[in-house]
Amino acid sequence: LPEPNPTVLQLDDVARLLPTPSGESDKYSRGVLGVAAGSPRYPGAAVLVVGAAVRGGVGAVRCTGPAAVLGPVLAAHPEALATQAPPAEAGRVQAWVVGPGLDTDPDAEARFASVLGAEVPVLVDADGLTLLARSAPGTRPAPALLTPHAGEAVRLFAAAGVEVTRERIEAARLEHARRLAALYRCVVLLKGSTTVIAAPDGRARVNPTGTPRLATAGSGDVLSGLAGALLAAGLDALDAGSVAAWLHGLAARTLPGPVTAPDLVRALPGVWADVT
Ligand code: NPW
Ligand code: AMP
Ligand code: MG
Repeated sequence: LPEPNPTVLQLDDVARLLPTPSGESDKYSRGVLGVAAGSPRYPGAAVLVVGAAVRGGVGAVRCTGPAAVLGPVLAAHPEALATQAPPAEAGRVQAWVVGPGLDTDPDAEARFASVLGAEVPVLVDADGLTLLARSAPGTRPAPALLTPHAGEAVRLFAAAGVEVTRERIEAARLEHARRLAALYRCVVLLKGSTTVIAAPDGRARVNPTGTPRLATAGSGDVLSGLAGALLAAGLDALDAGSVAAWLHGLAARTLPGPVTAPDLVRALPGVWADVT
């Protein structure tokens, strides 16, 4: 069967999908996002994920990790609920983000496995993708959404027994996002020059708001927090990835001068207001 043409995301789609609280909403019904990110090596990644997540339309963000991560997270975002308990014991959440700055040591492996055991949608990014690529697809519970850049996509293909170079992926981004989505049976958001989001059933979206000004450390960690929040708020993985990519690109475009990841986080409320 021919695959459906990809849809170029439109402002109307994004506006319609943004979660809006109703009169009956409370902080739990708006969604709680669990975050397993950061490590003593990369505490900043967790700060960025949580920062984007608290601006992502959820009622609460629960951050798990060691004290070396929770200290900086709480200093920047006192509204986050923090716990050193393993993710499986962290309390009720509606979705998880796992991987940014997580590291790939045995502690990270344990945190990763604890999240993948959850019965809710899981977004896997960064070091989580490296850990996922240590075994073949299908050998672990399936995540809902993967957010690789082309380098991470190479490793995901290799784990599935497919040898492909970063250059080939860059030359045919949509085709490779679709192949990864089929191999891993989940939605794949392939980051880079043009971000594409593909579902295992062949549906695909192209995000028009990207800009190379996003190519800066921590930018992907911001995208993960935002997409995770939208998952926790109840969007499906294709919509959560699409809306997050749109807002992320727009945030960069609204910033004057060189973009930093914390500036992207701070720009999110303004971008949200522009869309609604
Ligand atoms: P090469 O070497 O250029 O040929 P890593 P990472 C390639 C955390 N961070 N598009 C690259 O290829 C992250 O969350 C923490 C295409 C190499 O093969 C991660 O946990 C921050 N290819 C961890 O650091 C801020 C790309 O992929 C491989 C690419 C490592 O993240 C920064 C590199 O892969 C960061 O987010 C691209 N855009 N980028 C913090 N403040 O705490 C790289 N490659 O080393 O597994 O991944 O992206 O460097
Ligand atoms: P990460 O590599 O995880 O930090 O994520 C980088 C973010 O910047 C992703 O959202 C990419 O889509 C975006 N990005 C990186 N390079 C470019 C580029 N050349 N053009 C547009 N967006 C980019
Ligand atoms: Mg990254």
